[in-house]
Amino acid sequence: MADVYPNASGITTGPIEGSRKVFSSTETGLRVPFRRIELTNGEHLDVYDTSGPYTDDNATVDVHSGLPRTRAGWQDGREHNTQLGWAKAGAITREMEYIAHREGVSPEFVRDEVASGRAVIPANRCHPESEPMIIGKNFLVKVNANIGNSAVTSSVEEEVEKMVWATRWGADTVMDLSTGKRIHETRERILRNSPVPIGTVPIYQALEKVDGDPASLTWEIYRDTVIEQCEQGVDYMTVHAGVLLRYVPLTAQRVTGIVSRGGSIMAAWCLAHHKESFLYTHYSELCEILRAYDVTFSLGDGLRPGSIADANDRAQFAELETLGELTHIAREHDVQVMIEGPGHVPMHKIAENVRLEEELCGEAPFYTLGPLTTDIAPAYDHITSGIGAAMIAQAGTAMLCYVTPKEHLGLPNRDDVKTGVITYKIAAHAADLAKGHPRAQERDDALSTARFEFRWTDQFNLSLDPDTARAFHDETLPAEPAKTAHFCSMCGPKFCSMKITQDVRKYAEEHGLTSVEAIEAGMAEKSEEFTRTGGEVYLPLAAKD
Ligand code: IRN
Ligand code: FE2
Repeated sequence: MADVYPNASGITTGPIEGSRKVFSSTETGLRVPFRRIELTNGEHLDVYDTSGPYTDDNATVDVHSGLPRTRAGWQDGREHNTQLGWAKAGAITREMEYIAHREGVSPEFVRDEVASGRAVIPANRCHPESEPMIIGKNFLVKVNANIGNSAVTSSVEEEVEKMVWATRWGADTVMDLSTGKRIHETRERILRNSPVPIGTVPIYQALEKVDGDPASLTWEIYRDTVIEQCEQGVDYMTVHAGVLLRYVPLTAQRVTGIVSRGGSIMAAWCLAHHKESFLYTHYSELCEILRAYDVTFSLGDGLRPGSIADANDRAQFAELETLGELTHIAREHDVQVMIEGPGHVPMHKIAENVRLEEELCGEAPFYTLGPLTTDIAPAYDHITSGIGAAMIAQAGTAMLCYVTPKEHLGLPNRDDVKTGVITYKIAAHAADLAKGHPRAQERDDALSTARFEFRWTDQFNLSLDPDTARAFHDETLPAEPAKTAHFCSMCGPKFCSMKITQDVRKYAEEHGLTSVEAIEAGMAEKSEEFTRTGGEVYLPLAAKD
């Protein structure tokens, strides 16, 4: 079984079974990719596609060659402004036009959302390989997948492969959290091969440069690391600038203290020097650096709760207030901002997080890690957090940072990455439906219709994970005729509710009745038959048909 689930095919590149990549042109001729799911009844459905060129026929991953630099030249004449700067000036950039087509809204709507700060377009000028996308509560809910090596495991090739794999299943952005060897090279290969925006946490690399001693960090080392990463093309950066010296004691009584890696590094620095964090004191300089490349801030939640007991406490919300202050400063510099959020939060405390974030941070897109809604299920934290993710997304979170089954236990492998992405695509899509996104339900309706009409292949191909859906079905009914059979092995041929409904409709048609009348007539017939045959609930064996 381990071989079948969750990677039934295990293929990293090439078309997803039952689909092919298509392009649709914008007014000015930009080519926007979609994934076309071909159905057996001659219809098709085009869905949002994050996979880049890797789902083309015969595509392969060539770690050293990199992807075409599609966006190179898009910026001609616009180098000295950011998406936010242009949006405020009333200009629609090519990225905005592309995104409008991708999301099915008008370019003017995209511009307006960016201008207000309610949405961000993470698109570093030095990452021309990326396909423009937007993060904001009035757009499709996005999913981020974290990858990256640690001191103990994995190679550059493996990390590039994980990035491709994550985008294949729908990751909208990928964060490279590498902390181990060859950190610069790993990031370089990921960037050159990534069709989605890449995020990082620069303090991790800065810490490597001082051999892991937080007290030895300086603004200069950090600044140079940020510039190095901006030059490489990182699209958004987690900056834990809200961890202030005076907030650190607020975590003393917590059950799990400070669980953010970046947050704990900054808290250690503040305590060691008894000074305000250099991220906070040099924040305006940092804004100017990010502005030069149009890198988006992802203001880190260094004091997020790491347990149910610590949710929504003073430390968490004190930091959020500071993140609000920093949001407004960044916007004055025309730098785009999103806000990172928790963490571990029980269901009844989730809505409060979104309400406060919007109020304090001027509706900057919220980007949350889950949250996990209970602490009791290590090995299933993709589920404990998928619940929280769906709820917080419905309340207005714009992007969800996935959690894999390995959370709290180890570095995720390929299977964990896929399980995490699919779990979060479910949460994101469930929220899109609940928020009434105009096109979200198309796919549900297409799948439900295929299911009702026993078009098994279409049901698989319309699903988030066709490989596993097919593998599960074929485990019990592998034969080809079963792909059009009017039942599956769950209920068998006689107890399939869908088959019975279809029989009711057929009966109605033949007898010129409505479905309700047909059910009543059918019931009366059955009741008459029941009484006539003796009214026994359990018939002798021989009497069964
Ligand atoms: C997202 C929301 N809150 C935290 N995250 C992500 O957690 C963040 O973007 C990064 O990918 C990861 C680890 O962050 P810390 O532990 O350094 O805060
Ligand atoms: Fe945790």
